[in-house]
Amino acid sequence: MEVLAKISEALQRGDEKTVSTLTKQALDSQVPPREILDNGLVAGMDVVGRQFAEHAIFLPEVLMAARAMYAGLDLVKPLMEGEDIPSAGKIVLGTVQGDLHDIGKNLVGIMLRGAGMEVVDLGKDVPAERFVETAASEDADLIGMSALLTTTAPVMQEVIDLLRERNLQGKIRTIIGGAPVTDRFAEKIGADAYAFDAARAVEVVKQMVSGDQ
Ligand code: B1M
Repeated sequence: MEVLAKISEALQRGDEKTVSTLTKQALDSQVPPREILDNGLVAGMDVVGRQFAEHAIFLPEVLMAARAMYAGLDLVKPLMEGEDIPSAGKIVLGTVQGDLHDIGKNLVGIMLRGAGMEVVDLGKDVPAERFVETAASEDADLIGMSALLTTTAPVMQEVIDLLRERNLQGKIRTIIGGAPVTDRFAEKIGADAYAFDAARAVEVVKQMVSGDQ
């Protein structure tokens, strides 16, 4: 089996050590870093994303795969710094103010990075102003907000109101998610999109950035 398929398989198993060894082996054999990224690491993460969406695997497996992905990424990324890597788009991501739950948000960030998005992760407990200021200064396509508490979900509305006040609505679009958030809530507060889970977030963001949604 060729080394890229082996990298993809090891990543799907969450085998961090083997991903690292095989990535080094591929680099030593002059496989271009970009090819290792696209056809080994990202290909493996795509499978993991699909399996997670279908409930064939669960959070611990996804987190292990993510760690394995970083083991490979850490090796190829420095070699790609001079390369002109086309970004699939830029998103400013965070958990809203008052909310300290960040596991789901981190998962969304990992999967988006795996799909080639540039992710500016503001962490948790992020005030509305910071989302909007950062998205404007970073010239981001999207703001992604996560909330796990019914008491913090309304902060998402503040972000959307601020975008409207600053004439940025439409230019910077919004996607929201988290346990208390629904499609209906997204519609009510004027968010551009909602995603039930991380795999769906990747699909929706890809469609939004490519102009299909
Ligand atoms: Co808290 N907590 N917690 N908690 N906690 C919940 C959310 C709760 C439902 C538990 C319960 O009562 N059954 C409840 C909320 C009730 C409510 O508001 N309706 C709750 C509570 C009450 C609290 C405290 C108030 C408890 C207290 O102190 N009395 C407190 C609040 C602290 C605060 O935030 N200010 C608190 C604290 C904590 C911990 C710190 C201990 C810890 C968080 C650790 C951390 O995140 N670093 C914690 C945890 C772990 C949970 C539960 C058990 C698990 C959450 C989780 O990580 N799930 C949770 C119960 C539950 O959900 N079953 C609970 C796994 C994660 C992968 O899923 O985050 O849903 P999730 O993300 C999913 C999707 O929602 C979606 O994709 C993700 C992956 O598929 N998604 C997005 C998420 N963000 C998205 C963004 C997108 C798109 C999709 O686009 C941008």
